[in-house]
This record gives sequence, structure tokens and C-alpha cells, in this order.
Amino acid sequence: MSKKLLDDTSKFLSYVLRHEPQAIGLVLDTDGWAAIDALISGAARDGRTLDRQLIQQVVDSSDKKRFSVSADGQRIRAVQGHSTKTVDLQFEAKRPPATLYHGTATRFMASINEQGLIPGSRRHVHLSQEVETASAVGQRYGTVVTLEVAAQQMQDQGFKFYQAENGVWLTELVPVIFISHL
Ligand code: HQG
Repeated sequence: MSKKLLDDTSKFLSYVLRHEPQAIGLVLDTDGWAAIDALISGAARDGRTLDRQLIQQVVDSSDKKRFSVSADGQRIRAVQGHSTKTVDLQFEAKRPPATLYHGTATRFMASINEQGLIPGSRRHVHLSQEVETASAVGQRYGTVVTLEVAAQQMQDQGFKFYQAENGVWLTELVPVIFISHL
């Protein structure tokens, strides 16, 4: 199976399982699950050929473990990163490490210095445990700036933190006072 086919399919799955399920007539439940059969038939109407083997390969090879398949093998979901309003994943609040990192681009800094980190179209601000991961995320948007977030200090003041199955840390917003430049 070619890497291009896997990458293309992964992007398509992110699009329909995080952002626009309605684009292929797919319905996600509030936990983000979609029936794999409905995903395959919805994709087919869109002219895209998916089968269970391809889907499983994308799930298994995803570098960031973006997707998971239910124990009975019938359903699939994205483990984080949703913008679609119908999905509200129930994460358990968890104690974060003292420091988490967020990679962004220089062009967003004026606004971040005023508003702090906000989720944009997604449900949460995404934070990483490793500087390298954060920096790779920021590079997607331009000249990277890596920010340090005083996560435990935030939690001590009542902010909640969650960790998705794939290790990404999530919180609703990060006020400016908890952010410093590396
Ligand atoms: C920025 C990838 C202006 C924020 C990654 C970011 C991640 C602000 C952008 C996941 C701002 C939002 C998410 C403010 C934040 N003013 N800009 N006040 N506050 N921003 O893509 O964190 O490959 O929604 O810094 O690994 O970049 O998709 O979030 O640059 O986990 O699986 O607004 O996406 O995973 O961008 O990335 P995004 P993100 P996947």
C-alpha cells in the first residue's frame, strides 16, 4: 500500500471524523464514533474507495495515533482535534506535568500576547509534553515559536487539563500569565 494512499486517506479521515462528517452524510455520536460501514458507503458516494483493510492500515500507521477503532471493530473515531459541534469527547481531568509546550508561528504572537492561547475552531488548545513535538506543530504555520505553559500552576488555580488517548494534552484556554517564551 503506497504511503501517498495512506496519507491521503488519513487526511480524509481527519476531515470527516473531526470536522465535516456531513460532507459524506456521516453521523458521529457525541463521543465521536462513526460506523465503519457508513464511513465506507459515504466515502463511496464521494467517489472515494475505502475498505476495512485500508482503514485499519491508516489507524495502525498513524504517526500521531489520530484514530481508534472500537473493540468490536465496527466503529472508528478521531481521538482528539474535533471542530464539529456535535462531538463532545468526555475526557477525564488529569494532573499535567509542571510544564507543557505549544508550538505556534511568529505571526500569531501579537494576538496570543493579548488573548492567551485560544482553541480557534477546535474544542481545545493542544499542548505537548515534548518541545520537539510542539515545535513541529508550530512549523506548519510559519516561523515557529515554542511557548512554555505553566500547566501545574494553572491546574492549581482551577483550570482543567485532559489527555487524549494519543498523549496530546488539552485545555480550554491558556491565559497570558501562564505563558512564557522558551
Ligand atoms: C494559534 C495537529 C492567534 C495556535 C497537531 C495555532 C496538534 C492563536 C492555531 C493539532 C491564538 C490553531 C492542533 C490567539 C492560539 N491568537 N492565534 N489568541 N491562540 N493560536 O491547527 O495547536 O496532525 O487548530 O497557536 O499535532 O496548531 O492534525 O491547532 O497555531 O495536536 O493530528 O492558532 O493538530 O495534529 O491551529 O494543532 P490548530 P494546533 P494533527
